[in-house]
Amino acid sequence: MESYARDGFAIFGTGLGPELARLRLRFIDVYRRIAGCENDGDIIDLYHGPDRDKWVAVFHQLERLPEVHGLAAHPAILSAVRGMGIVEPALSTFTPCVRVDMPDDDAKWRFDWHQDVVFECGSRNGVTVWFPVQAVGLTRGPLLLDAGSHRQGVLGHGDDGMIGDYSPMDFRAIRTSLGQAVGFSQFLVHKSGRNRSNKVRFTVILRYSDLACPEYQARKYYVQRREPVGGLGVFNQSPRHGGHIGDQASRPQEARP
Ligand SMILES: O=C(O)CCC(=O)C(=O)O
Repeated sequence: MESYARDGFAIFGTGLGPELARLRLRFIDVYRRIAGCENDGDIIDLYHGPDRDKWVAVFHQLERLPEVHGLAAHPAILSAVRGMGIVEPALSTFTPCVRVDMPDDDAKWRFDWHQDVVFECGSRNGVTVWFPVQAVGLTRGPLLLDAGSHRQGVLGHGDDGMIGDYSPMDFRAIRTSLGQAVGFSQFLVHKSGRNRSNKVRFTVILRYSDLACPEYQARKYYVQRREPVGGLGVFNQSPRHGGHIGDQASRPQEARP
């Protein structure tokens, strides 16, 4: 993909529109099972009501659904990431990430300007696939990015992995129709757009490394659970990179010794 090398990202069609429409219904179905929600409005009410822990419970189950994992192996996605230079794809993360971006939510759940390389530490040519599960226009929380910014290398960032003050050179707010996805270099500077609509934005995010990448091989295929071997000089930091993570108090698994 020519534009990928130039811009650090590419919007591509997957042909998976009907599957994604079914996946969105499946997500709502899990909200129905756990919390009795029938539609986006009910999910929004649940989020703002006294039973938010149920919302959080569903949130944690969505990325565990087999349908979500199936997307990671779908030929259309694998073919696209190969077109972006990945020869032998392997997921850089243990599981896909599912974001559930609520209308006009607290800014703390959105990512500020950052580069995925700081978090994932996968192969240098690693690609993130940002896969919205419905059309995303300018009001539904589009992906915001700085085209061409992947050529700057790793930028300075805080302990939270965010760049802080950043002036994009070529700012883009990415609109996607159902079935389109965005593949981007893990060096691309990007951030979350705010969901200003009255509907939920579901997004599946898949991150791929390349087992055929010599640089990754030289680092002994580092994954975050081990100390870095060699590295690009940024891999001693690995803040959490999971999107909306729900309320800390509702995540007892993190309090375990
Ligand atoms: O979906 C979003 O709002 C942004 C996600 C993101 O920046 C990421 O996962 O790296």
